[in-house]
Amino acid sequence: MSPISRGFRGRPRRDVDPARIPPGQYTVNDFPVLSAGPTPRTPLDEWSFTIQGEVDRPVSWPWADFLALSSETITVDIHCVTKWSKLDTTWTGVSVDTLLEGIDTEAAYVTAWCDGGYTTNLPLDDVTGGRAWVAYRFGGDPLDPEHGGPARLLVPRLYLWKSAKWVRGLTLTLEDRPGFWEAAGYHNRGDPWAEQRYWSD
Ligand SMILES: Nc1nc2c(c(=O)[nH]1)N[C@H]1C(S)=C(S)[C@@H](COP(=O)(O)O)O[C@H]1N2
Ligand SMILES: [Mo]
Repeated sequence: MSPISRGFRGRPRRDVDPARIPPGQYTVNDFPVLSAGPTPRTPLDEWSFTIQGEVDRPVSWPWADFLALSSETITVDIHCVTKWSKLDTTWTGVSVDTLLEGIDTEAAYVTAWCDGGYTTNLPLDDVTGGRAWVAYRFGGDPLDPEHGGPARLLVPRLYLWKSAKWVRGLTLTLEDRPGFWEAAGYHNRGDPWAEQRYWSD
Protein backbone atom coordinates (compact mmCIF):
# COMPACT_ATOMS: atom_id res chain seq x y z
CA MET A 1 0.00 0.00 0.00
CA SER A 2 1.43 3.39 -0.87
CA PRO A 3 1.72 5.98 1.91
CA ILE A 4 -0.16 8.48 -0.28
CA SER A 5 -3.37 6.46 -0.49
CA ARG A 6 -3.37 6.09 3.29
CA GLY A 7 -3.87 9.83 3.58
CA PHE A 8 -7.30 9.69 1.94
CA ARG A 9 -10.27 9.47 4.23
CA GLY A 10 -13.68 8.03 3.58
CA ARG A 11 -12.69 6.01 0.56
CA PRO A 12 -15.68 3.86 -0.37
CA ARG A 13 -13.60 0.67 -0.48
CA ARG A 14 -10.37 -0.46 1.06
CA ASP A 15 -7.23 -0.33 -1.04
CA VAL A 16 -6.13 -3.53 -2.66
CA ASP A 17 -2.42 -4.15 -2.67
CA PRO A 18 -1.72 -4.76 -6.38
CA ALA A 19 1.03 -7.22 -5.40
CA ARG A 20 -1.75 -9.60 -4.29
CA ILE A 21 -3.38 -9.76 -7.73
CA PRO A 22 -1.87 -12.27 -10.18
CA PRO A 23 -1.33 -11.08 -13.77
CA GLY A 24 -4.51 -10.64 -15.82
CA GLN A 25 -6.85 -10.93 -12.79
CA TYR A 26 -9.37 -8.45 -11.34
CA THR A 27 -10.98 -8.54 -7.90
CA VAL A 28 -14.62 -9.28 -7.14
CA ASN A 29 -16.62 -8.94 -3.94
CA ASP A 30 -19.30 -11.47 -4.83
CA PHE A 31 -18.60 -15.18 -5.16
CA PRO A 32 -19.37 -16.43 -8.70
CA VAL A 33 -20.45 -20.06 -9.14
CA LEU A 34 -18.74 -22.09 -11.88
CA SER A 35 -19.78 -25.72 -12.23
CA ALA A 36 -19.51 -28.02 -15.22
CA GLY A 37 -22.73 -29.85 -14.28
CA PRO A 38 -25.57 -29.95 -11.78
CA THR A 39 -24.90 -29.60 -8.06
CA PRO A 40 -24.79 -33.07 -6.49
CA ARG A 41 -26.60 -33.47 -3.17
CA THR A 42 -25.14 -36.41 -1.32
CA PRO A 43 -26.78 -36.98 2.09
CA LEU A 44 -24.22 -36.66 4.88
CA ASP A 45 -24.95 -40.19 6.10
CA GLU A 46 -23.77 -41.46 2.69
CA TRP A 47 -20.75 -39.15 2.57
CA SER A 48 -17.19 -40.24 3.30
CA PHE A 49 -13.73 -39.05 2.39
CA THR A 50 -11.22 -41.61 1.09
CA ILE A 51 -7.47 -41.68 0.50
CA GLN A 52 -6.64 -44.51 -1.91
CA GLY A 53 -4.31 -45.54 -4.71
CA GLU A 54 -0.60 -45.87 -3.99
CA VAL A 55 -1.09 -46.68 -0.29
CA ASP A 56 -0.82 -49.87 1.76
CA ARG A 57 -4.43 -49.60 2.83
CA PRO A 58 -7.06 -47.09 1.77
CA VAL A 59 -8.39 -44.87 4.58
CA SER A 60 -11.96 -43.58 4.75
CA TRP A 61 -13.67 -41.19 7.14
CA PRO A 62 -17.47 -40.94 7.40
CA TRP A 63 -18.76 -37.37 7.82
CA ALA A 64 -18.80 -37.43 11.66
CA ASP A 65 -15.25 -38.81 11.81
CA PHE A 66 -14.08 -36.26 9.25
CA LEU A 67 -15.49 -33.40 11.34
CA ALA A 68 -13.67 -34.83 14.37
CA LEU A 69 -10.27 -34.50 12.63
CA SER A 70 -8.24 -31.49 13.69
CA SER A 71 -9.26 -28.56 11.52
CA GLU A 72 -7.76 -25.21 10.59
CA THR A 73 -9.37 -21.88 9.78
CA ILE A 74 -7.46 -19.99 7.12
CA THR A 75 -7.87 -16.73 5.23
CA VAL A 76 -6.61 -16.87 1.65
CA ASP A 77 -7.01 -15.23 -1.76
CA ILE A 78 -8.57 -17.33 -4.53
CA HIS A 79 -8.05 -16.91 -8.27
CA CYS A 80 -10.27 -18.24 -11.06
CA VAL A 81 -8.92 -18.84 -14.56
CA THR A 82 -11.89 -16.80 -15.88
CA LYS A 83 -9.96 -13.85 -14.37
CA TRP A 84 -11.74 -13.02 -11.14
CA SER A 85 -9.88 -13.07 -7.84
CA LYS A 86 -11.51 -12.90 -4.42
CA LEU A 87 -9.34 -11.70 -1.56
CA ASP A 88 -9.43 -12.66 2.12
CA THR A 89 -11.78 -15.62 1.91
CA THR A 90 -12.03 -17.54 5.19
CA TRP A 91 -12.44 -21.31 5.22
CA THR A 92 -12.39 -24.08 7.78
CA GLY A 93 -11.25 -27.57 6.88
CA VAL A 94 -8.79 -30.37 7.36
CA SER A 95 -5.37 -29.86 5.88
CA VAL A 96 -4.24 -32.51 3.38
CA ASP A 97 -1.15 -32.93 5.59
CA THR A 98 -3.44 -34.11 8.38
CA LEU A 99 -5.23 -36.52 6.02
CA LEU A 100 -1.93 -38.00 4.87
CA GLU A 101 -0.47 -38.40 8.37
CA GLY A 102 0.85 -41.90 8.84
CA ILE A 103 0.42 -42.75 5.16
CA ASP A 104 3.48 -44.14 3.48
CA THR A 105 3.49 -43.60 -0.28
CA GLU A 106 5.75 -43.55 -3.31
CA ALA A 107 3.19 -41.40 -5.13
CA ALA A 108 4.18 -38.06 -6.64
CA TYR A 109 0.69 -37.03 -7.84
CA VAL A 110 -2.88 -37.01 -6.63
CA THR A 111 -6.19 -37.04 -8.42
CA ALA A 112 -9.05 -35.44 -6.53
CA TRP A 113 -12.41 -37.05 -7.39
CA CYS A 114 -15.88 -35.85 -6.66
CA ASP A 115 -19.57 -36.55 -6.55
CA GLY A 116 -20.75 -35.76 -10.07
CA GLY A 117 -17.63 -37.18 -11.71
CA TYR A 118 -15.30 -34.15 -11.79
CA THR A 119 -11.58 -34.84 -11.35
CA THR A 120 -8.46 -32.72 -11.13
CA ASN A 121 -4.80 -33.73 -10.88
CA LEU A 122 -2.08 -32.16 -8.77
CA PRO A 123 1.52 -32.86 -7.84
CA LEU A 124 1.62 -34.12 -4.25
CA ASP A 125 3.92 -31.19 -3.48
CA ASP A 126 1.13 -28.74 -4.36
CA VAL A 127 -1.25 -30.21 -1.78
CA THR A 128 1.19 -30.83 1.12
CA GLY A 129 3.25 -28.53 3.31
CA GLY A 130 0.25 -26.40 4.31
CA ARG A 131 -0.89 -25.79 0.72
CA ALA A 132 -4.29 -27.53 0.59
CA TRP A 133 -7.34 -28.31 2.69
CA VAL A 134 -10.59 -30.20 2.42
CA ALA A 135 -12.82 -27.32 3.46
CA TYR A 136 -16.35 -27.61 4.83
CA ARG A 137 -17.00 -24.11 6.17
CA PHE A 138 -16.86 -20.79 4.35
CA GLY A 139 -16.98 -17.48 6.21
CA GLY A 140 -18.02 -19.33 9.36
CA ASP A 141 -21.03 -21.07 7.77
CA PRO A 142 -21.39 -24.56 6.34
CA LEU A 143 -20.16 -24.51 2.74
CA ASP A 144 -23.01 -23.87 0.28
CA PRO A 145 -23.78 -26.78 -2.07
CA GLU A 146 -23.18 -24.49 -5.08
CA HIS A 147 -19.66 -23.81 -3.83
CA GLY A 148 -18.89 -27.46 -3.19
CA GLY A 149 -20.60 -28.32 0.08
CA PRO A 150 -20.48 -30.48 2.05
CA ALA A 151 -16.75 -30.28 1.34
CA ARG A 152 -14.37 -29.14 -1.36
CA LEU A 153 -10.67 -29.21 -1.95
CA LEU A 154 -9.07 -25.80 -1.44
CA VAL A 155 -5.73 -25.16 -3.15
CA PRO A 156 -5.47 -21.37 -3.09
CA ARG A 157 -2.02 -21.20 -4.72
CA LEU A 158 -3.40 -22.65 -7.95
CA TYR A 159 -6.30 -21.56 -10.19
CA LEU A 160 -9.61 -22.45 -8.63
CA TRP A 161 -10.46 -25.29 -11.03
CA LYS A 162 -7.96 -27.32 -8.92
CA SER A 163 -10.18 -26.71 -5.87
CA ALA A 164 -12.51 -29.61 -6.60
CA LYS A 165 -16.04 -29.09 -5.30
CA TRP A 166 -17.98 -32.00 -3.73
CA VAL A 167 -14.68 -33.79 -3.29
CA ARG A 168 -14.92 -37.33 -1.94
CA GLY A 169 -11.36 -38.50 -2.09
CA LEU A 170 -7.79 -38.36 -3.26
CA THR A 171 -6.17 -41.09 -5.32
CA LEU A 172 -2.39 -41.13 -4.94
CA THR A 173 -0.62 -42.04 -8.18
CA LEU A 174 2.94 -42.63 -9.36
CA GLU A 175 2.22 -40.95 -12.68
CA ASP A 176 0.39 -37.75 -13.51
CA ARG A 177 -3.13 -38.29 -14.89
CA PRO A 178 -4.79 -35.20 -16.36
CA GLY A 179 -8.21 -34.47 -14.85
CA PHE A 180 -11.42 -33.08 -16.35
CA TRP A 181 -10.27 -29.59 -17.37
CA GLU A 182 -6.61 -30.54 -17.73
CA ALA A 183 -7.62 -33.06 -20.43
CA ALA A 184 -9.77 -30.37 -22.09
CA GLY A 185 -7.11 -27.72 -22.60
CA TYR A 186 -6.50 -26.11 -19.25
CA HIS A 187 -2.89 -25.98 -18.07
CA ASN A 188 -1.72 -29.09 -16.24
CA ARG A 189 -0.47 -27.15 -13.19
CA GLY A 190 -2.37 -23.85 -13.19
CA ASP A 191 -0.14 -21.45 -11.27
CA PRO A 192 -1.89 -18.03 -11.42
CA TRP A 193 1.37 -16.17 -10.74
CA ALA A 194 2.89 -17.72 -13.88
CA GLU A 195 -0.45 -17.22 -15.69
CA GLN A 196 -0.64 -20.94 -16.55
CA ARG A 197 -4.16 -20.87 -17.95
CA TYR A 198 -4.08 -23.16 -21.00
CA TRP A 199 -1.87 -25.92 -22.46
CA SER A 200 -0.02 -23.37 -24.57
CA ASP A 201 0.89 -21.20 -21.57
N1 LIG B 1 -16.67 -30.96 -8.80
C1 LIG B 1 -16.39 -29.81 -9.43
N2 LIG B 1 -15.47 -29.00 -8.90
C2 LIG B 1 -15.16 -27.83 -9.52
C3 LIG B 1 -15.78 -27.48 -10.73
C4 LIG B 1 -16.74 -28.36 -11.27
O1 LIG B 1 -17.34 -28.12 -12.34
N3 LIG B 1 -17.04 -29.51 -10.58
N4 LIG B 1 -15.42 -26.32 -11.37
C5 LIG B 1 -14.09 -25.81 -11.05
C6 LIG B 1 -13.91 -24.49 -11.61
S1 LIG B 1 -13.57 -24.40 -13.27
C7 LIG B 1 -13.89 -23.39 -10.82
S2 LIG B 1 -13.50 -21.88 -11.43
C8 LIG B 1 -14.25 -23.46 -9.38
C9 LIG B 1 -15.40 -22.55 -9.09
O2 LIG B 1 -15.72 -22.59 -7.73
P1 LIG B 1 -16.97 -21.75 -7.24
O3 LIG B 1 -18.16 -22.21 -8.03
O4 LIG B 1 -17.09 -22.00 -5.79
O5 LIG B 1 -16.66 -20.30 -7.56
O6 LIG B 1 -14.61 -24.78 -8.98
C10 LIG B 1 -13.84 -25.79 -9.55
N5 LIG B 1 -14.23 -27.04 -8.95
MO1 LIG C 1 -12.96 -22.22 -13.72
